[in-house]
Amino acid sequence: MTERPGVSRRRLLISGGLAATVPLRPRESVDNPDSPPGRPARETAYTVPAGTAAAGQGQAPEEPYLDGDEIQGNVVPGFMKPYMGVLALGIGDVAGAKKWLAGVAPRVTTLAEAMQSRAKVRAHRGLGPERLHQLGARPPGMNDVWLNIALSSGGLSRLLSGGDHAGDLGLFADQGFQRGLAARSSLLGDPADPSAEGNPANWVFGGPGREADVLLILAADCEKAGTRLLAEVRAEAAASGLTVLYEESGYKLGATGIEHFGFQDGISQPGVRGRLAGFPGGYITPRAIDPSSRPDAWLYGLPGQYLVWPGEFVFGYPRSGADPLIPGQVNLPGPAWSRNGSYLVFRRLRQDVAGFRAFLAESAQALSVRPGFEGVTPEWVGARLVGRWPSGAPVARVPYADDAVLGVDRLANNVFGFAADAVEDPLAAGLKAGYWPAAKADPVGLTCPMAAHIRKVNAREAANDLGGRRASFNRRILRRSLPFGSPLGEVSGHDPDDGNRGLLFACYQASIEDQFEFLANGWMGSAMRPRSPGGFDMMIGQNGMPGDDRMRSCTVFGRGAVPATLTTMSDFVVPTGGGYFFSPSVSALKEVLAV
Ligand code: N7H
Repeated sequence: MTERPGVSRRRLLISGGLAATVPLRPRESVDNPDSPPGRPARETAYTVPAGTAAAGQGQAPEEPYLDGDEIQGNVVPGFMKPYMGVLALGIGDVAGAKKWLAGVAPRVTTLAEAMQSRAKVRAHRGLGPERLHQLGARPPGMNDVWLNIALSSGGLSRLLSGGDHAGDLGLFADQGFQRGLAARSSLLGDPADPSAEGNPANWVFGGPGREADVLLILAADCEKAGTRLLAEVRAEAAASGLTVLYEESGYKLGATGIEHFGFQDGISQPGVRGRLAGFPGGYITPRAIDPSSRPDAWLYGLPGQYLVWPGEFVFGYPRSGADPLIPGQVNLPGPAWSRNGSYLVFRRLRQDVAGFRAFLAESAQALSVRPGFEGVTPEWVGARLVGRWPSGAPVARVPYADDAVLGVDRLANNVFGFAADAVEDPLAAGLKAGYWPAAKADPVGLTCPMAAHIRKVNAREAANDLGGRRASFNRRILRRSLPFGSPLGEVSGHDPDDGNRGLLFACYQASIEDQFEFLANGWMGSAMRPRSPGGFDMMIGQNGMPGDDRMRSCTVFGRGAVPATLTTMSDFVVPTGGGYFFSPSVSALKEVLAV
C-alpha cells in the first residue's frame, strides 16, 4: 500500500493481540469535507472526519450501512422524546388483527426518520458544558409524533399460523423470547411468593393469561399529541377485535430527564457502529475524538462511549469480533425476514421512592458515626449505589461532591474506566469539554463500588467473569425508558399516587438471554459477579435465591479504604408487568405478518 505524504503508519495491538494498521495523520489535516462554510463548529461531530474509511481514505473500520427505511426508529437511534406511550394488545380474531396491522404498519417511524430529528436536537443542544444552558431545549417547531410495533412469540405464532411462514417461529433462537417474560420471571430473581406484588400472578399485564401479543411504543415532543395518538390507535385496535390489556404514559421528569430516585438517566449508551446512506453525517453514532490523536480513537463515538458492531442489537449485521475494530460474524438468529429486527424487553418497574430515600438516610446515619465515614450524607450513599451523582456526574471523576456541569457534559461525563487511569482524548475540531481531573483506576471499587448499578451492568474496559478487557461488548443493551407516575415530593406525608410510580423500562438487543437476562440475573442479581464479591446491585437488583431469604448487601469504602457493609431486605424496584417482544422490520410487518 502506498503511503500518502504526512501519514505515518504504526502496527498496534488491540485487545488480545490482534493487529490492525491505523494511519496516524497530522492533526491539522482533520477538517470536515461535508461542512459548508460558516456551519456551527459543534456540528462537526456528526460528520465523517476526513481520513476515515467513510471519507474514502485511511483505515478506520469499514462500517456497514444500516437499512434506514426498514429498522424501526426506537431501536436505532432511539426515540428519546419527552413523552412515551405504551399500549399492550391481545389478538383474538387473527384476520382482524392482520387487517389492523396492515393499516398501522405504514405509520411506523423508521431509523431514517428518527435520525433526521435526533441530529437536529443534538446540533441544537451541543455536547459540552454549554449544554447546561440548553437543558431540555428542542429546535423550534419540532413536533414529532412517532410509533413503533413489536410482537411477542405468542403474537407471532398467531399471525404466522396457517400461512407460508407458519414454521418460522421455531427459527428464533432465543429461549427467553420463545418462553416469554412471565415464564422467565423467577430466573430474573422476581419474587416466587404468589402473594408478592412482584410475582407475575399480580402484574398489571403480562402475567399468566394476560400476556400481550402486540406492544406499541409511541413517542412525541408534546404530551397532548402523544396521548391523542394513543387514544386513536387504541380505538382502531379495539374496533378490529384486539383486546386492550394495558396502556400507560411516561414522561420525562425535569428539564434533563431524571428518574424517580432522583438520578439523571439515559447518559451511557453503547455507540452503534454503522452508517446511514444519504445522512449528512454518515455515521449513526457521532464521532467526537480527533482520529489523528491516538490509534484507538476508532474505538469511541463520544469520549468514553465504546462503539459496538450493530449485530449486537439488530438482526442481520456483523457482531463484535475478538478485535473491536474488525467486524465479527453476521448475526441472524431468526428466519430470513427477521433481518433488520430486534428484540424488545419491556418491564413496568415500580419504584419504592419513599423506601429508597429512607434506606439512604438510615445508611448515612449509621455510617457517619464510623471512622472513615464521618460526614457522609444520604446523597453520598446514593451516589455509591448508582456510581453517579444525581446530576449524572460519575463518582469516578468527582468522588466527593456532585458537579452539575460535569453531569451534562457529554464530552466528559463518560470518560472513566475501572481498570486503568482514564485518558483524556483530544477532541475533533470545534469540540471542547469542561475541565475536571481525570478519573483514576479503581480496580477493587474503593471509589465506585463493585456493586454500584453502573458497574454491575457495564464492566467497561475492566476484566470480568466473562474474560479479559472488552469481553462484555456483547452484553450491552440499548435503553429506551421513561418514568411513569408523578414525582414524590421532598416532604414525606400524603402521596397522591400511593407509591404507584416507576420506570417504563425498555431495551433492545439481539439476544434476550445473553443481554438483558444476563445483566439482570448474571450481574445485578449476583453478589459475586461481574468480578469479586462486592455484593448485589442494591438499587435495582434482586436476590434470586429460592425461598424467602431475599436479603441483599454490598460493600462501600470510606476514607482510608475502610470497608462497610450495607444491608436491606427491601426491594426498591418491583416488577409489575411486561413482556418479551420482537420488533420486526417495516417490510416484515407489511409483507409477512399483515398478510
Ligand atoms: Fe439502569 N436509575 O435511574 O437509578 N440506570 N436503572 N438499568 N442502567 C443507569 O448511564 C435505573 C435497569 C442499565 O453504561 C443509570 O444512563 C433505574 C435495568 C445500563 O455506564 C441510572 C432502574 C437494567 C446502564 C439508572 C434501572 C439497567 C444503566 C446511570 C429501574 C438492565 C448504563 C445513568 C427502575 C438489566 C451503564 C446512565 C453504563 C444506567 C437507573 C433499571 C441497565 C441512574 C431507576 C433493569 C446498561
